[in-house]
Amino acid sequence: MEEQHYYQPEIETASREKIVEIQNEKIKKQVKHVYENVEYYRKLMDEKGVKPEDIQTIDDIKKLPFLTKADLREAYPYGLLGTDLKNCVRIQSTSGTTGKRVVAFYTQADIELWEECCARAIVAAGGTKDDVCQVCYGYGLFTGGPGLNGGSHKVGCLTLPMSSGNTERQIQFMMDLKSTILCCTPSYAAYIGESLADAGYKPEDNHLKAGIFGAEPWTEEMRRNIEKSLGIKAYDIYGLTETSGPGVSFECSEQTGMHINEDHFYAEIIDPDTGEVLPEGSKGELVFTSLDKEAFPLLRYRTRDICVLTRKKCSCGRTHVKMCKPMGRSDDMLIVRGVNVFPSQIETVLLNEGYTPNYQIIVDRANNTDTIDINVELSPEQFSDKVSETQAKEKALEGAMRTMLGIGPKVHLVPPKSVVRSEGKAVRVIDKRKLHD
Ligand code: DLL
Repeated sequence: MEEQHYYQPEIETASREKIVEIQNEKIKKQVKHVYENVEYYRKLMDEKGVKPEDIQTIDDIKKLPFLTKADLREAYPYGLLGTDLKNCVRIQSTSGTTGKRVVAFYTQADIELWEECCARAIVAAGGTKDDVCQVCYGYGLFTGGPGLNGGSHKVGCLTLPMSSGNTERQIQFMMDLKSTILCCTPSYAAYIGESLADAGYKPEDNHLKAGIFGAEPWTEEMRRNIEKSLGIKAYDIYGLTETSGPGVSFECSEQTGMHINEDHFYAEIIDPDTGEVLPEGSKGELVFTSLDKEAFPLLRYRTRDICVLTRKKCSCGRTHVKMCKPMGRSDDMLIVRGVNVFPSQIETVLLNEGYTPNYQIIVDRANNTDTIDINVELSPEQFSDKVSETQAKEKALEGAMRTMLGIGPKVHLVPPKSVVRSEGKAVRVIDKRKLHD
C-alpha cells in the first residue's frame, strides 16, 4: 500500500460487501424520500409503473426512470426540490450563463457531505492540517471555489480563498504564505506555472507539493507539463453542479482514475442511445444517483460525460470504484477555460445582432490557455471593405458574446460565402485541443 492517509478510512477502504450494504440501505430511503417529496419525479415513476416498494436493493435502481438536463430545465427552479425551501441554506449553479441555468439546492447536511467528499480528495492528494491550501477555482455560484474551500476547512488546512484570476496576486500569496496545495482548473494551473517562470522562479522555488485540478478535460500530457512546471504531483477531481459539485470522484496517489464516493453517489454506465446499463469496463454515458442528498436528490441523472468504470484493486487501499478521465460528452457543450459554452448560445447572439447563422467556432489552446475564435460570415449587404468599420463591428459582437457566454471570444467577420457549407450535419465547432488522446 503506497499511501495510508484517508479522511474517512472506515468508508474509503470498506469492503465491497459493506459498500453494497450501505447503498442498499440508502437507496430504499432515498427513493421513498424522492417519491414523497418531488412531484416531478413521482410522475416519471408513475408513468413507468414503478413504486418505491419495487426498489429493495441497489440493483433495482435499473427500474427507475432517468433524469436529463431537459428535465432540470423543465423543472426549474423549484420542481426537483426534495425538501421545504426553508430547510435549504445554499444554492449553487452551473458555469453556463444563459437562460435557465441549473440551480442546485443544499441543506446543511448536503453541504456537510459535499465538503466531506472534497476533504477526502484533499487528503488523497496528501493534504493535512499542516498544509496551506490555495483555492483559485471561481467562488460564487460556481461550485469549484466553495466546494474545495469547505473541504480544505474540514481537513484543517490554512485556506486561501483566492478565487480565480489576478495571477500576479496569486503568485505573491503563493510565495509569501508558502502555499503547499493548489486547487484550480488544469488550464489555470498551467498558466500559473508559466507566469511563475516568466517572473523568474524555478519550480523548486515554490512550496507547492500537490495540485487538485478539474472542472474541464485535460490530458496526461498536460498533467506532466503542470507537474514539471510547478514541481508538484497533480491530481484530477471530478464533479458536477447537479450532484453537488467537485468531489464526486477524485484521484489518489496511483493517478489512474478517480475513486467515486460510492457511499454518496451511485454510478452507472449506460449506452447513450438505448439507455441500457453496460457492464464494468464498457465505455458509455455516466449516470449518477445521489444516495443521501436531501434538497436536490437526483436519481439516475444522465451526465452526458462519456466514461469507463473499473473495480481493479488500487494500490492506495481505497476500495471505491474508479472512473477514467471523461472522454468527451454526448452533447455539444464545450468547456472553455472551465466555463460551459453551448454553440447554441453563440448562434443566439449572432441572430439577435442581425448576423447570418453561418459561423464556425474554433477552440484551441495557446500558452496552455483555451482560446475561442468565431468566424462569422457577413451577408453581401453587411460586407464593407472599410477596415475600421469591420473592426468596430467585431468589437461590438465580442462584447455581446462576452455578456452571453461569460468569457470573451475573438470574433472575425469574414466575407460572404467563405464559411464552408455542409450537406449533412453542419460542423460548427472545430476543437483543436486534441484533448482525448
Ligand atoms: O465543473 C464542478 C467541478 C469544480 C469539478 C471544480 C471539479 C473541480 P459544472 O460547472 O456543473 O461543475 O460542470 C460539470 O464539467 O459534467 C464534466 O463534463 C466537466 N468536468 C468536471 N470535472 C472534470 C474533470 C464543475 N476532472 C462538467 N475532467 C462535467 C473532465 C470534467 N471533465
